[in-house]
Amino acid sequence: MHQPPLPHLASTDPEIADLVEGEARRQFEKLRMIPSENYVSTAVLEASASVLTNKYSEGYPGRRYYEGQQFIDPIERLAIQRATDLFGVDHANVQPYSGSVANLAVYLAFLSPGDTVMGMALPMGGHLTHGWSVSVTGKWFRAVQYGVRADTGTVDFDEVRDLARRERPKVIYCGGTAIPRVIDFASFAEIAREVGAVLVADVAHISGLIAGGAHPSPVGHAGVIVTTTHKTLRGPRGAMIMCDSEHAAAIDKAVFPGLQGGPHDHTTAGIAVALKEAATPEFRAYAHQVVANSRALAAALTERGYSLVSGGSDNHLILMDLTPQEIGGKPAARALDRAGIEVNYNTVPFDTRKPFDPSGIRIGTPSITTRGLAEQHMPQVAAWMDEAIRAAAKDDEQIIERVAGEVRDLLAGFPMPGFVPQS
Ligand code: DSN
Repeated sequence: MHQPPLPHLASTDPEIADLVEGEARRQFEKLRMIPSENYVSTAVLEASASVLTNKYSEGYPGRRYYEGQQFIDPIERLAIQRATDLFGVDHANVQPYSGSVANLAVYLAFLSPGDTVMGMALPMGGHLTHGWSVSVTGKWFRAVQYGVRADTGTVDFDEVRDLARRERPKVIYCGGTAIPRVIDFASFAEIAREVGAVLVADVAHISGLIAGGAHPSPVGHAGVIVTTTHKTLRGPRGAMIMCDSEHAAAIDKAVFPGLQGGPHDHTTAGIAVALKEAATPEFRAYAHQVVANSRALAAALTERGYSLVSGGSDNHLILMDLTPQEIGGKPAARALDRAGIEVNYNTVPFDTRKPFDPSGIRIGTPSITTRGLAEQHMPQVAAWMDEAIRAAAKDDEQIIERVAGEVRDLLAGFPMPGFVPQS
């Protein structure tokens, strides 16, 4: 049963209530291994689903365009204070609706259409909004893109430096969506300084690891730090922009009134709760366990003959190239899903296949670590993945069904915030 329970929803709209219950059970029964997803706490769920959704509050605490902010202002101030304390930054804007909007605010703050931005190419592990051609950031700005080396699967800083010297970007992005290794913020900062660019660290995937001390921090290197709040940080779906005080006014003006109207106050409250949770010793242990699990799973998959981009993982994410297995990422991901293991198909660097039917899958440990799985479970997870991928290659649904049952049996012993199984 969903936790908190949904009796009013069930009586007003049983169709939607059934679908929400179904999704809660699905999340309980599956090894959720999409690296950008997680389980929020029941406290975050309660804050996010509260009456705060009824309120408008355009502006910032103490400077609003609507009355009745007696409770909203302190909520947003708490979220800001907790973000600045947790990450050790001068300023935080907690209003962006999503990571993409947060990145657009960065463009609005520092660039004019046609100006040059440099970021990691999407198929190399970057993000759409770091200047990829189909995104507004690649259409309205002059984007130059760096990648990874074919032999190491990691960023080549000589290439980044040469490109920056040649193209003189105003903004350089580091970070992305499929980077399995530690990001060297200091090297990016040195290059940005040399060419006079603003360095923006998009730490959406790893902000929880940074908060928990399991990944180096970009603070002191990047003048602007963008993150979503719902990945390793384990908050509701939203985003934050953190920055040095010199950039604070430009960032705030870009978010509101530049791009957005009223902030989503229920989300702000959920973010505040998640930030409080992220400051606890339990969360620090969680962040380190995410990395330990990812390393253990990478080792177990390598032992089974799988090819991992960069040869392993230092964070929460593994990018697996299935070319040697002669199966595409999409059929593999579909088979894994049927086997109770949820990953997403993904391009790998220098992929010869199309993005909608790429060679790889992207695997992450944030959610299964929230459930309580640890290193000792990773060889079994790797064995199930191996079985499901092999079964997919020879169309053996029986094996896939058996694995799904075994996954369900294991997970029955690991509680999920947001769902209580009924006996
Ligand atoms: N959708 C996010 C991810 O899965 O990494 C990036 O926007």
